[in-house]
Amino acid sequence: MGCHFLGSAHASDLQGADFVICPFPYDATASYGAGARNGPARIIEASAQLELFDEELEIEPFVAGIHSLPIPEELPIEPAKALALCKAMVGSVLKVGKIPVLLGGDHSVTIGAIEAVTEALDDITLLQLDAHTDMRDRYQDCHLSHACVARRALEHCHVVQAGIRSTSKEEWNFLKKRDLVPIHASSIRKNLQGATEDILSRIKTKRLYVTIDVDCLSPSLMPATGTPEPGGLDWYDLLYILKKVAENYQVVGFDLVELAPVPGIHHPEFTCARLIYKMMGYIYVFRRKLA
Ligand SMILES: [Mn+2]
Repeated sequence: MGCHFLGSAHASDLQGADFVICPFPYDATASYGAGARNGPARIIEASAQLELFDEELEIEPFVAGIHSLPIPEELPIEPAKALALCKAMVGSVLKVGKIPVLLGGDHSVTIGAIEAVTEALDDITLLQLDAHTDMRDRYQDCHLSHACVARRALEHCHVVQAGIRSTSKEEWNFLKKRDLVPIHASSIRKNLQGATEDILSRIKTKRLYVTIDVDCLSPSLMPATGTPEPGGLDWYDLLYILKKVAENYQVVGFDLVELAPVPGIHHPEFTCARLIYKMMGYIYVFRRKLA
């Protein structure tokens, strides 16, 4: 089994890469339907089947250079220890001026990533595409849970949320009080352009880190995830948002989390691989114009 995104024939060394795949198969904080630990390996496997050409951009995004770090074989169960390793992995990529592409794992891995990003760079917003607000201060007695990601991120940077369709009363009240009411999935489905402009207008910084929880997508597209919610984004909704974001802001890193592969159903991991490759293409095409 190859461990390079797109397969070893299209792998770049670290020096020649714009993008560095950071697989982090950690899912000890998942509340229900664990299995996200298998996400990175399945996505990397599926990526070997991707067409290299992006017909929308009319380029082969792999020319940007994609380097893949090895999949860690064993990770500590304790969240603080695991997320410190994740932070170190992402931080090492930022340090050499590359764009980390973190593959979860459950959503808690984003806490490690955003800590690394905000330590390395200033003027950061986290754009969270997710069905859930993940704004709890603690969950199941853990402050580093997948359900607390956005709350922890708020301690480091601005947070903009879109695709949301599930939250708790406490989280909703907290968001309202902070004037952070998220962009609902139904708003995106009703008026994609208007909702996207809303997303863009809320980003007040030059730089952006994007976290994609795969459950932002409709469960019909993405059944392989721990906490699926009805409704959600269509494939083209998500691509449109990501393209506009890459066109207008400097994306310094992104992650894709919460894929929990289901044996015998292959399209979710292929969808994830394609999504990652699309996002790389958008960033590659627009980053020189933004520089
Ligand atoms: Mn979610």
